[in-house]
Amino acid sequence: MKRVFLGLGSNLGDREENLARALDLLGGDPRLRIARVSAIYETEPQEIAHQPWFLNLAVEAETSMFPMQLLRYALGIEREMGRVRRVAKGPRPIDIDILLYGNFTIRTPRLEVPHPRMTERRFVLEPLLEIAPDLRHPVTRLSMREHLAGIRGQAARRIG
Ligand code: PH2
Ligand code: MG
Ligand code: MG
Repeated sequence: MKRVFLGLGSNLGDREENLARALDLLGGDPRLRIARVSAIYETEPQEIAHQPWFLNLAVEAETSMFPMQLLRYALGIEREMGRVRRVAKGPRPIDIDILLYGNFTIRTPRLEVPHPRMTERRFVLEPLLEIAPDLRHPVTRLSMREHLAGIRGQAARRIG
């Protein structure tokens, strides 16, 4: 079993309902066990600014899936929930990203782990810090708190 961290985001439709449904679907496979789920954070859209605000959360899970299996599994849930890819980084009912897969480093055209932009995103780091305060980034060796300290702006408000 490998310990993995996933980042979930939604900014279309009933965002809270979408996150809840995605968690249900994620945990509905015997090859994945959800261990911890962060609170929900309402976050300012990054990279493409002109889109609705997101709800984001982080999940810690144990899985027997290999990375590419886990990716396929996550993309299947996105598709099942009606995600249609129009604009890269644009609005979506659900986005499920693999942030960390154990201490593995994976660099392929289809999958990069650790997620290449996670250290620059408050909407990833705040919920991660909440569920895994001792976690260190396997490449930079810095804690999530140390990465957060380098970020300016990017509104994120913990809700619920
Ligand atoms: N996801 C993106 C791009 N920008 N901004 C926020 N606040 N939350 C996201 O999940 C997000 C984003 C691409 O996946
Ligand atoms: Mg994403
Ligand atoms: Mg994604």
